[in-house]
Amino acid sequence: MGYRVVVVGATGNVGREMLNILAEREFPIDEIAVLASSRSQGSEIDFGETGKKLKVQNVEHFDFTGWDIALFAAGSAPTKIYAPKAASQGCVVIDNSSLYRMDPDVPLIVPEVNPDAIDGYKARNIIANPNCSTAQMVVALKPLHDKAKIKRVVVATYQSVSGAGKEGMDELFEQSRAIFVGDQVEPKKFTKQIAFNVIPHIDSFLDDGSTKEEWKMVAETKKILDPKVKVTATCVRVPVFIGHSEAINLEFEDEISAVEAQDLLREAPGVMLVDKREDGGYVTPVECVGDYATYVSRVREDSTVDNGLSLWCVSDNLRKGAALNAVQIAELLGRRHLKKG
Ligand code: 11C
Repeated sequence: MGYRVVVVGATGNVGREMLNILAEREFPIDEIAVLASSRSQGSEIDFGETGKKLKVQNVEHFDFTGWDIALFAAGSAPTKIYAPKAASQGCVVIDNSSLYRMDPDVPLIVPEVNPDAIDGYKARNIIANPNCSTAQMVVALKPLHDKAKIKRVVVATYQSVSGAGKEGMDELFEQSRAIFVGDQVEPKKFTKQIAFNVIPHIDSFLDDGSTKEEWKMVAETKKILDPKVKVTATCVRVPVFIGHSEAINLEFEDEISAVEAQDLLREAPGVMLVDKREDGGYVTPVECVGDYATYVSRVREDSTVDNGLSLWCVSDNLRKGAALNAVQIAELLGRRHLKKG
C-alpha cells in the first residue's frame, strides 16, 4: 500500500524534477495528481521515465481531502493560498518556497542534518524545504560541525541560472546566441547581462545592503544546523545552466585538520568527496547535474585563523537543492509518521 501524492507546480523546473525523483526512487505511490495554474490545465507531463503521462489539473479546483502528501514547487504567491488549504484538509505539505521556512511552527528539514526536527510538523501540517544554496552547504558542514563546532562561515556562491527558473535558463541561452551573432542583448529576467558575465545579486536587496538570498543562507543555516553558527554570504549568479557552487571558509572552536575533515566527509551521508589535489581532481557544476550528491573538493587548512578550513562544494540545485530534498523529506515523513502497509 502506498501514498496518494500531489505535486503542485508540476510544470516548472523543480516540479518536473520532483516527478523524476519520485519515479527514480520508487516512492510508494498509489495515486499521483499533478497541479498547476489554469494556463497548464489539461496538458500532459511525464512521470519521470516510467512511460506514464500525467494530466495537469487546475490547482484552483483541487480538493486535497484524502491525499497524504503534497509537494509544493509553486512559488510564494500560489503557495500562500493553496498550502494552508491542503494542510487544513489533512494533507501534509512539503513546501519548496521561502514562505514558511522561518515560521517557528514549521520544521525546516534537510534529512541528513536535522531529521528529528520533522516531529514538529503537526503544528501546521507543513514542512519547509530550504533554499538550494543552504541545503548543499549544511550537508557539507554537518559532519565538520559535529566534530569541531563551527564558529563562523564565510561563503561565496556561484549560482546557476536554473535557480531563477526556466526563464533564467532561456535568458542565458538566448543571450549567448545573440552575442555570438552580434545581436543586441537586453536583460529581462536578470538585472544585467548574464551570458559571459557574473552578477553579484540574487533576490531583492535588504536595508543592510545584503540580498535576501544572502539572508536566507544565514537564517536557514542557523535554523537547520545551529543557531550559534555565524554566517556571512555573498551570492552571485553565474552563466551556468544547472549546479550551484560554493567557496566556503570555516572557523572552528576545536582543532580539525584537512585530513580529518576529508575522512569525515568521505563517510558523511549525502556527501561525495572528490579531492585529489591535482589537475581536474575536483568537481565542477556540469559534472554534478542529475546526481543526488553534494560534492566536496579542495579541502585545505586556512592558516590565517585558528582552526580554519576552506573547501569547495557543488551540487545540482534542482535536486539536492530542491526536488530531491523534498522527496527525502517525504520518505522521512513516511518512515516516522505516515507509515503505510
Ligand atoms: C536561486 N536559490 O538560485 C535561488 C532559487 O528561496 O527557494 C530558490 C529560491 C528559494 O535563485
